[in-house]
Amino acid sequence: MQRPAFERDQRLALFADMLLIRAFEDRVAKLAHEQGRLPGMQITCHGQEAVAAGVVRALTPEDVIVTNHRSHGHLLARGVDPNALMAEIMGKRDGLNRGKSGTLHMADPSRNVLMTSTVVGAAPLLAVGAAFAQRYRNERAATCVFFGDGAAAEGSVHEAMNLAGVWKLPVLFVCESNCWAGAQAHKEHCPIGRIADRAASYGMTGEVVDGNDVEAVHEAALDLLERRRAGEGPALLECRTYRMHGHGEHDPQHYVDKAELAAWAARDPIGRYAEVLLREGLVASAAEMDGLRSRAAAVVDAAVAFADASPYPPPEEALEHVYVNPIAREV
Ligand SMILES: Cc1ncc(C[n+]2csc(CCOP(=O)(O)OP(=O)(O)O)c2C)c(N)n1
Ligand SMILES: [Mg+2]
Repeated sequence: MQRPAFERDQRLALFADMLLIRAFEDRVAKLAHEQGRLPGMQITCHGQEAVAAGVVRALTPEDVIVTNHRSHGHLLARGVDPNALMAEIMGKRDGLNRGKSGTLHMADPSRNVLMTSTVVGAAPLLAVGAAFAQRYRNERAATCVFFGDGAAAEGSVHEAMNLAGVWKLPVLFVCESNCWAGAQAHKEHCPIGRIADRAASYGMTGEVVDGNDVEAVHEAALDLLERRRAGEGPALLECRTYRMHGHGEHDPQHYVDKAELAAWAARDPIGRYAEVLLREGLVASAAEMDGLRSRAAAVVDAAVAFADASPYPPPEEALEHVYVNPIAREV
């Protein structure tokens, strides 16, 4: 298929998103190994940045996102404030969810980021509900849900796809097929190579895309999302990529074959796109490229400074903003 020629600004925006996600998560990974800096498990999307940038940049503000435990990239590409995100990851009061979520259960209703569910396989079910609401309200919008190749084996994902298929709901199921589910390799939990082949059994379109090629992901997502908004029912997009770090920063990934890791490192989505942009003159020189990387690093420095300066939430706030107050809503 002929690639649509994306505008210069679009291409640089995709690249800037990936640079920011990488810089942000490099810092999260570093802080995770410093005692007392970050509470809980830190899960990054190193190597998968092209999926976050390519899909999320294809969404309109009205579209809804539901995501999973590997969510920092999706949130940053959606425009969530890096300061608030870093503060949330640190469990601080000025965090995105006032320090009550930490890294794993974030939401940003102001950007239609409905929820980050760490229950593997739960997000697709929530997405079916969100898409049902969009249809019920006659909105011209879609719901985009991210889940892993491991999650694809959960019964709940089958139920979600089946119901979305029966009701022809505007859901784009995005499977980040990153070759691992915890320490289990793809072939140990999945009897078929292409998860997208399952789409046919739910009466929906299924596509596979090179998840390390940001423009290929973006092009596929633009087309698939527009068709969901137009009423064609759900679709499944499988992005083939690789989880370059362990499951979380606690995991030294001893079980990963070094040659396989090196082969995927050579296909790093950021390195590949940097080469394209330099070759085609969108980034004029190595010095200009360094400048883009420094800009992303400066945003992250500011986010860490902001989060460090924020206090932990006081105990008396523990139950605030956890449940909706039904009495207040009636007034
Ligand atoms: C219902 C449930 N079962 C198990 C877990 C523990 N768990 C967290 S992530 C994960 C692996 C998920 O793999 P995949 O869906 O491929 O996503 P990835 O981590 O590769 O992004 C598991 C088993 C969980 N959080 N929820
Ligand atoms: Mg996986």
